[in-house]
Amino acid sequence: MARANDEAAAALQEYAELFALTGGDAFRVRSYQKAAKAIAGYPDDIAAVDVRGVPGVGEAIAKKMEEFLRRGSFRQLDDLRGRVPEGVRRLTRVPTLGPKTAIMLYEEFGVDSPAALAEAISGGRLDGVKGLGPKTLANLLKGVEQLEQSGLRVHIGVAMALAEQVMASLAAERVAYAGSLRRMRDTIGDIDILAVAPESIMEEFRAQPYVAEVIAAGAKKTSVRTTSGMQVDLRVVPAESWGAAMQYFTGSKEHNVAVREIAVKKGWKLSEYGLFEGERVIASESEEEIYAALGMRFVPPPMREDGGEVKAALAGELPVLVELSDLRGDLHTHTDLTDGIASLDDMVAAGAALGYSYYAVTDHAPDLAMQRMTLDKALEQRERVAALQARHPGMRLLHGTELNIAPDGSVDWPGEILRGFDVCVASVHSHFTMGRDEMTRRFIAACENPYVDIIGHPTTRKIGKRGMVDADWDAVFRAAARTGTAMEIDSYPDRSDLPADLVRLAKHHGVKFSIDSDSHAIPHLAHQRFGIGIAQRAWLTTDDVINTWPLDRLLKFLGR
Ligand code: DGT
Ligand code: CA
Ligand code: CA
Ligand code: ZN
Repeated sequence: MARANDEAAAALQEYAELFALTGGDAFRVRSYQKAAKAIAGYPDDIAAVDVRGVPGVGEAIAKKMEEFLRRGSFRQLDDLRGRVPEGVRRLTRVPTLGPKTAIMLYEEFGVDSPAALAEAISGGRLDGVKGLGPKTLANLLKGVEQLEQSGLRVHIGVAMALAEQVMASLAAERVAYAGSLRRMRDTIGDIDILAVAPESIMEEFRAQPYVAEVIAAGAKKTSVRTTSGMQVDLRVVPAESWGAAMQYFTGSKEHNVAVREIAVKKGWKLSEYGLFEGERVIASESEEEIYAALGMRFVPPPMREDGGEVKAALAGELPVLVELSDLRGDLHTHTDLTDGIASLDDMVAAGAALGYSYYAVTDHAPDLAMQRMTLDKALEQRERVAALQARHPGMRLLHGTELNIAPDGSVDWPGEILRGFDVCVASVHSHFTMGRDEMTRRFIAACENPYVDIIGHPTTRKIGKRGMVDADWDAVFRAAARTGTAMEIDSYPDRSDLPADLVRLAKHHGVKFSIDSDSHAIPHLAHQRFGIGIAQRAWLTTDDVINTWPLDRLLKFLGR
């Protein structure tokens, strides 16, 4: 994928935020944000083509992007970075705190960081300030706590892109990422890279343009902070202990403790260098050999959380996990008819290029007012989908929609209209703070709608931005199982929704799942790898995932 696009888009997005913070015109802020989205989703590498070809990029933005491609920043961005303290920028990361309030708090009350905000609220210094009622202040305080809890962890999409960039920048005989990233956790604290390489690799690593600060430099391990703020640890390991090192540094710590105990019981020792009996090496070159020598099945990294996998591996009873290549389709995607940035034809062609047997177009429904959707537009799109079908004989096109679940659990359209769609995803897009009982009833009512097939991004969280809604998930999942409604695993990495622990709970209740990209642009189709990671962490097999099923079985599930 074109990495220059992501970096340029991130810079433009940052500029939009700073521009908003300094009181910039809201219309221009939106146009920067829109252009940033379009650049990130543009299929061609903007370093190789004229950026003016990207929708929404006019002359002024093109100039900024060209300067960015030349030197990694642009003048206006440098200016604003100099004017807004770092802490004030972090203020806007506090959930529910917008740029206008952030700059007001800084200018009038000297609040220059989330911690300073928490202090000001607790100390009563913001009591009675216009626009900041007691409920708003309580929410802000909760937001600061949320921000601190998530700490500096980033979602897996950001970490994976950085890890791939680092690996591509190093000349090594062998290189791989380990740690939480290999276990496919939805948030990542730091990136752990292992390499078989000459010692000089450390110097090369420190000199990379993405390195902002060297935290520790040694012959075996170097830690750096990158320009994005993330820490990356690079370890050079001997070729003959590659497997042992991968096993050790993939973790989790809890899994490793349990595995080491098995070694100890046999009178052996397991370290990052190998499995030993005294001085004799029993296994070290590959993880497979190590697990086999311990009498265990190979444990896929996403399962290594000490959640019963050690016992199951010893008994030879690990499930056969669902894999990316098992996916036969995508059941939640958007086009430029609503908030996607690619056309119907282009999205469908990209889906076909992935070798899918079916592909659902699920643009937003009218109750999400800003999307300006209408029934006429949906029906017109249905005709275009039907016409497009002839061009893709190997892939069944499904015309669907992403409905909005209202506070009472109802959705945008009555049954006689819903019946006309091949598939209905229904999601919560508003009223996130309803109480637990009401929210639970809301989801159950949506599940009970006979035309709702899939509950989209069920918790509605956005990692680092918005927490999960509060619901009695046991009750929701029981209703989903009873009504044959699938729960979505939304693969978009800042959503990662459902998260793995809730997937496991839902599976326990007999729920089926749909792993969907929720794509708004062509490159997003590839996010399915992250949804698969979640499914694997929850021990799912193909039987649990409706979009691994052959078309017939899927259509039967959809029941149209
Ligand atoms: P993260 O970075 O917070 O997302 O989570 P991890 O799991 O990547 O944790 P990290 O980076 O501290 O260490 C990577 C793996 O390496 C960890 O899962 C287990 C192993 N490991 C690292 N340092 C130690 C250590 O001092 N003792 C033990 N037992 N294991 C370690
Ligand atoms: Ca790590
Ligand atoms: Ca680490
Ligand atoms: Zn949605």
